[in-house]
Amino acid sequence: MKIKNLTTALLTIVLIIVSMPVFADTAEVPGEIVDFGDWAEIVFFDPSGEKALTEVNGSDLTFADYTEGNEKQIFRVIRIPEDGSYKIKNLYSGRCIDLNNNYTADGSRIGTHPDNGSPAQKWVILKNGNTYLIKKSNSDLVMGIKEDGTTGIYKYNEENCAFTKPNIVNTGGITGDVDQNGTVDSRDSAWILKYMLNNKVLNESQRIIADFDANGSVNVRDAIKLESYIAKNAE
Ligand SMILES: [Ca+2]
Ligand SMILES: [Ca+2]
Repeated sequence: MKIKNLTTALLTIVLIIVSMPVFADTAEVPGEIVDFGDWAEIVFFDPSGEKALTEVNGSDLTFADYTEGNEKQIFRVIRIPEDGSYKIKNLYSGRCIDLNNNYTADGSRIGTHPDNGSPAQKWVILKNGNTYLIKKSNSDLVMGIKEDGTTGIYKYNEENCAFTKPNIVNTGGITGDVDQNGTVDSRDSAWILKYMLNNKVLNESQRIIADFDANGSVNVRDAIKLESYIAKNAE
């Protein structure tokens, strides 16, 4: 009797374990979703920081040596208001990063395609430490470039998916307009101070604008420099 109960109990435990989902197959993509506001212009570097994501042959994407100001290497991320995802548009061609035929299988190829608002062009950008990941908005796969130059979406993997030392060259705001209301005044420097006191949350674009001296951190020097910039422009 006791032995039978024990067997039943063990069997139950085994069944529970067997029926549990296999987490290894659904590894989560690490990182926090980045809020760029309405838009920002970004150069996506490879981990070495020397090559940048580049549109080539009119529709392919690869890493190529970085040249400052090369519009083929600058991508404008533009928020899609309906769901908060982003389209990622090449500045030179105006074509968007696009998943071929919207195939969401591991290894599906990625190129650029005219802006057509399709789900194949919707992406979410995640920040994981010092790198960005470009994730398909409707799957757990992220964009990567393999050593042979193949660009596709893959299960997250530090070696080939992991992009990219981020470099934001421009944002939807004008210089110093931290609150992005179209004018630069003391309210903007006040926002910097409030942000420093944890009294104000800035989105990624606003944080970049707030880093007025572009040294990578937002602190009181930015507020001071912005104040003198405002004073100078008022003269
Ligand atoms: Ca303002
Ligand atoms: Ca700064």
